[in-house]
Amino acid sequence: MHESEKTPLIVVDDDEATRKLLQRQLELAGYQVRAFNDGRAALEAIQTLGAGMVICDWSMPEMDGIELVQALREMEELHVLGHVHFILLTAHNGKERIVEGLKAGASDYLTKPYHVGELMARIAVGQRMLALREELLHHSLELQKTNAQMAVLAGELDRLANTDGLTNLPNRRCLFEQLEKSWATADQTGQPLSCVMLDIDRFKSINDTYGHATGDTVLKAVADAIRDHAQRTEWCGRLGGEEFVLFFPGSALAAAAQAAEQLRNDVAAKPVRSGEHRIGVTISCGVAEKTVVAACADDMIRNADAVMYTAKENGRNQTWAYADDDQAHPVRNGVIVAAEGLPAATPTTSVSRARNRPPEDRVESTHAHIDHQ
Ligand code: GH3
Ligand code: MG
Ligand code: MG
Repeated sequence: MHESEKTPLIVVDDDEATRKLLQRQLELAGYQVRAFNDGRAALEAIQTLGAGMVICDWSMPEMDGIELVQALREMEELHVLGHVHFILLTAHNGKERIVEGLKAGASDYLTKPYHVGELMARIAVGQRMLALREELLHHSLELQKTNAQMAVLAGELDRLANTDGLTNLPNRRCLFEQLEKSWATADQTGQPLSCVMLDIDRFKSINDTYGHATGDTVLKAVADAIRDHAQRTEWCGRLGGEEFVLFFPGSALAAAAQAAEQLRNDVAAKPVRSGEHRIGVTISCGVAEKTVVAACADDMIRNADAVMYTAKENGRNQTWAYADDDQAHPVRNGVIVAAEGLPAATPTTSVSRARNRPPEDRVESTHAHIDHQ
């Protein structure tokens, strides 16, 4: 060990001759030494100087060596002091006394008259132990730091895995995971659960007219509107492309239909600004509920998707609801309207039909057949 790396030593002995001799021998060996004639004075000094190595006599008038080492170990346990390597140096040489000293907390024990070479060797061992302890502490702190960094990274990874990069909304994976949970809770509690599927109208033509970047701006604006609404509901996210979903644990079809209409009106009322453009954006919504017709979460989404396409087929910028009668019903002024004579939106067939139909076939039609109430 390099001289400068040697731990400063604290010598405690009430006998002046022994204390001075020890100090001289240790200083000659290259140690920095501070000497005290009593345990109390040494304790105060250690509190200020910090941990290190102590070579201490047993019997002293104010505070003896045993009391001092006990006080130091208590402070160590309370984490107000680092580890002290404590060598008891005393005339008591019975085995019981040695055991008592070590049990009280001493790290090592030497009897007087001591052999200088042995004392130096034991101090060197103490130095090595302190250095190893320091190294261990350093590694453990590094490990703690690494663990904390890993926890942050794991959190970030988890967030990225569950978040849509463009809109920052929960992604499809996250949505379905949450939806399955909400479905199971609704199964247990008997509480209603409903959802809204929505799709931006004629989004392709926004891309074609203003460019893909502006299309992204529109997607983000619609996502913001959805996010604002979801504060009052529970979950929302981007399913992919220009399709989004909201679901409402605890709410039945009528409440979800009302929320969808509010959102649809808000989007329609607020054109999206992109450079010098103000782009009118509308959405079509489909609403469905966890009822007997929807046997699983996928079914409910499929039902909502089916009536969303009914909304598209009927002219877009509308909300339609998949009701208990297996029929698609328009939602007007936030209310689900009876739709006698309208074609039923059977989820499996209607969705595949709507999806497979060429775009030109899915053009706006008149609303003449909708029963306005
Ligand atoms: P409809 O009213 O029937 O929904 O018509 P639409 O044009 O909105 O639907 P369509 O499915 O024909 O087009 C959707 C377009 O959305 C096609 C695709 O290129 C575009 N799109 C999908 N994801 C993104 C995206 O992340 N950013 C942008 N800018 N466009 C996207
Ligand atoms: Mg669309
Ligand atoms: Mg779409």
